[in-house]
Amino acid sequence: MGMFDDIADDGVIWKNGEFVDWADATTHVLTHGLHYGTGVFEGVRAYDTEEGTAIFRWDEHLDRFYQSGQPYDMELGYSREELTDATLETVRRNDLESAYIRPIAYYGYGSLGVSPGDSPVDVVVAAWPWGAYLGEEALENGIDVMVSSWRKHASSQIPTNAKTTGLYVNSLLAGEEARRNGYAEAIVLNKEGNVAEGPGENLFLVRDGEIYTPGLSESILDGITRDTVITLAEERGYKVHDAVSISRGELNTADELFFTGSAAEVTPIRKVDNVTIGDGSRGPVTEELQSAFFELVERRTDDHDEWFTYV
Ligand code: PPE
Repeated sequence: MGMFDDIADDGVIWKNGEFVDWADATTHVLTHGLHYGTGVFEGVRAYDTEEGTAIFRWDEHLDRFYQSGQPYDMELGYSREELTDATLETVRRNDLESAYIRPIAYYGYGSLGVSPGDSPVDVVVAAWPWGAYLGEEALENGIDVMVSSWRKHASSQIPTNAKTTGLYVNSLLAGEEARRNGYAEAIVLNKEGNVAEGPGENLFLVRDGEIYTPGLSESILDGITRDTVITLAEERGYKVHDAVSISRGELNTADELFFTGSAAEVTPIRKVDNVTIGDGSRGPVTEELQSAFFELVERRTDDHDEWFTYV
């Protein structure tokens, strides 16, 4: 089990309106979502802030959770208030000071065949402690990445702006290919061969003091951390180009590159395909935005009160 060791013995998980013991939060092997990848999920962090445990940008994660279900005609069947209460209570009941929160909804047990037919929609909220996604050291020194040989699906194949469980087989292919080759993570190009994102991260590029990130039409997830970092950068006077295409070649000539994500937070990239980016360490703009990010989420400033939901 590994990552769940701390919580598996006495943790609880919210499932379809009630709390169940960690070990009892199971599902049938003929669950529709298991066979066809028909689930939608979120990844959210709660931080141990100066003012207590607070969920970061819960409203936006909840918006995206509902929206992800839309292409699949998936009605979650719980109101915003119910899911918010369920989530706050999940963090409380598990005594978590900081947490990674995983809401998931999927077509459950009831029928097979691609059409969900009679399958119910199961809705679950789990939470557990999860440290730095790519390791503590990565936050400081950056990571080596590989441009994957796998391409991201075009949005005309699968909506990439919906956070669908099935999409992540592509992420697994790209990420594991990178790790087999000794890299920490992948960068995935879109069908046109331009830069899309990481397997579980959005990507930013810094060049000549300006900031670039692939636009929403580049087969990316509309990342909430991406939006946070754009906001923080603009507040600090940076020009941010967030509706652009970034060609593969621009990766190698960037001054700085970094990943963002709820799990990955702000992670610098020091090499792409063994070509050094900038001076091969966390660059100054990355460092400034990363510090601003952690100051914000740990509430060492009182900026953006509206982004915090206290547990
Ligand atoms: N792109 C993808 C493909 C992605 O999965 C994520 C989040 C992002 C961009 C960044 O989005 P946001 O978290 O809203 O800033 N990936 C989640 C899952 C990671 C996992 O390994 O599972 C996450 O960060 O929670």
